[in-house]
Amino acid sequence: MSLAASEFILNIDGSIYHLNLLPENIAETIIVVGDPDRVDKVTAHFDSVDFKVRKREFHTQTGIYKGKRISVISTGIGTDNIDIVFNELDALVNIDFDSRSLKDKLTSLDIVRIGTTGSIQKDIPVDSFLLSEKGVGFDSLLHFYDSKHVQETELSRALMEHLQWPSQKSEPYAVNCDEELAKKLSSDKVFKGITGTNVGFYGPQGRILRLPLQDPALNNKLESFSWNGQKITNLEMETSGIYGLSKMLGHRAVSMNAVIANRASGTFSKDPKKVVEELISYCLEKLVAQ
Ligand code: R1P
Repeated sequence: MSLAASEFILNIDGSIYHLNLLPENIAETIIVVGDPDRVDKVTAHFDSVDFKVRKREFHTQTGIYKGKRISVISTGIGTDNIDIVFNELDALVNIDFDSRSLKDKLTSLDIVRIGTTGSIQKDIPVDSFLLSEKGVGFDSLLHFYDSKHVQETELSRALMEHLQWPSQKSEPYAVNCDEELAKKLSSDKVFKGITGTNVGFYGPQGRILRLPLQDPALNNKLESFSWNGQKITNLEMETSGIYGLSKMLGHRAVSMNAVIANRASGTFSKDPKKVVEELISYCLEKLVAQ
């Protein structure tokens, strides 16, 4: 079936609508970052970079790191952008741009998020690394897809009960990381836990500057929740969408976080650039390790 021009949108030069990429522009290993300026920070480690393009918040570079071809793409902030980036990335490898139809043989990408986060557990200090074993989405992205088969529904049910989740907010959903890729990115330097993905940075993550919250106790309740011995460790804004779309589309994803804030102790890293730079080096080395 050929996809209509309004659904699978290509630019005049044949590149995909938002990312501005042609299929040959990307590698099968992808690093996604939130900040478009972080793309240069990652590729500064590369032996060579052979492709660069930038449109809106989507900045892509492809090159070689220690013999491995890797693309680095910025998503901007939020799971609404993750919807765009992951659908278009999948289209780049799994849709034939000439016939505008699905390829017979599908490609699975390895995708690593290198992002920043705030820990909600006292014992996960600023400047540490954290791997998201699960993403719990307080955004509603996955509910727009036929996605029940990738969701950990028992976890979300228990969480809603624990949080006394009000019906006017969209139900949280939970999705696992890719276990094999997570193993590759793990070490004793890395904390692990359940990551909460929020629809905003302030109210949705329990920050009060001037506006009162519907539930001021939300972060305390998140902190005390536990599921089969796992805790909700941190809050950020992309992981649930990354895990949900990757699982549905058949890609392997893991979210790696540089902890720059600790919400429980009210502290913020004195040098957030340093821990992000360290996490970049760590992830690149792990990706090329045999
Ligand atoms: C908020 O400041 C942003 O930082 C975190 C959040 O997920 C959100 O995107 O990640 P990045 O540093 O990767 O953007």
